[in-house]
Amino acid sequence: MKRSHLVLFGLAAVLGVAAAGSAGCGATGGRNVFDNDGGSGGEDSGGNGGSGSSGQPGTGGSTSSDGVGGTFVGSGGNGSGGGSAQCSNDTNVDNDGDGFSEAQGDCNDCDANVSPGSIEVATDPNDPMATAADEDCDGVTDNVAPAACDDNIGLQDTDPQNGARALDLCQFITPADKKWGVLSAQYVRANGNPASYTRHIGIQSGFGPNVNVQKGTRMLTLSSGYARLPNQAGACGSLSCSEIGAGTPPPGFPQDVPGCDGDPDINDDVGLEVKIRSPKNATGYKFKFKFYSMEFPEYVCTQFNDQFIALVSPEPQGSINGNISFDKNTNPVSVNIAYFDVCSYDSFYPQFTCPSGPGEMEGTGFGTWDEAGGTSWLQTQAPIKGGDEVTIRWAIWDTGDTAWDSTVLVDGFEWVANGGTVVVGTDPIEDPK
Ligand SMILES: [Ca+2]
Ligand SMILES: [Ca+2]
Ligand SMILES: [Ca+2]
Ligand SMILES: [Ca+2]
Repeated sequence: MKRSHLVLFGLAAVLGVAAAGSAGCGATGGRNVFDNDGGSGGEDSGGNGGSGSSGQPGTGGSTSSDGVGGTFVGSGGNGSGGGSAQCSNDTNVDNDGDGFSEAQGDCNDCDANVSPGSIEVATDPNDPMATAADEDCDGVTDNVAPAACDDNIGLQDTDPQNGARALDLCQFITPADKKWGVLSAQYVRANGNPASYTRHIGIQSGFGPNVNVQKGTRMLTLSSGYARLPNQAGACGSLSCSEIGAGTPPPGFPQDVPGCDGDPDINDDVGLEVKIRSPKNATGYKFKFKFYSMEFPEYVCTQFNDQFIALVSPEPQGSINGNISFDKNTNPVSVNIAYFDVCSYDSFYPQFTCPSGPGEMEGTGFGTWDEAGGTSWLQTQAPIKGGDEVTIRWAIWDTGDTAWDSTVLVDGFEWVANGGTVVVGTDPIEDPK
């Protein structure tokens, strides 16, 4: 939905209520309402007309418009445009079905994308039709949620809620709350069983001198080795470390890559799982990640290829067994994914051209403890319905054995709100920080 629709509906609602208040239950016409809005009528829908109620025919605005803007003349009719059809004046009725009546805080009961269950959306400065709106009904327009909440989380912090915060999931709720947010967070094995805290988990404020956090000041780091940099206590110090051991993969995993040997065994598997409720006006969500592996280049396309998944339940349309992070050829995130372009050119492996060079491995252990490689910063997006509750499990594992470790950085979770259709997909970030 475009912002301009929101604003028009909002105006109609506010003025409609005001008119009803002064005129009792009599319907009032559209002209006075929309005359106030010189210029912004026009191409948008005709709003909700007058405030007909109590069975009286409304004489509100039609649903057509001339596109000129300015004076929007109500064209009568038999009340079909009147408020009673969609937005009655009964403040105890949830007319738009978003879970909130006006008495419960819905500041626009004509628009299911506006209520305390929605997320505030910043006005698009590049959209000339955009006008600031108060999507979350807290009385303030454009007060978008804090960008981040992850300052001062320690590297070895063991609280999974802080793992979610490192991912920039900042609003926590209980099931009884009617808002969006994180319902629960826990560190898990790949199959969803609880995992005790180990060095396979870390909260990093950077990954070497050339890789920055993408949102806030921290990011979640999961590793089939140790999620520690060479200069940090507890670092692995070699290409292979293991504190976890054999695991059980989720159904359908490890995902085989066509033309490469597969292996059903996983090890050193660890993940963060959150249960979240989406904002009422959400159509999707997205997050950023960056994957490294010691397997490059000698074990590319072998049975040892470690994987990272973002497993969503219930499975969204377009996922692969619930996983939403994979490339255009449906390859899972592993040393075989497209975008695996951070590496040093090695003349023994001329097929790997390493277009991004080795700089983003500097100071990470990858490329020094063993020849290695990684992906660029990538972003995955997926659809969600407003108000839905889903679990997302970000997990990584060693495939085939516990050796030649892999690490993933995950950061910058964001909702896509008022944003139209979202299709599952993963792409490089154009301009990473
Ligand atoms: Ca409502
Ligand atoms: Ca607001
Ligand atoms: Ca390992
Ligand atoms: Ca491995």
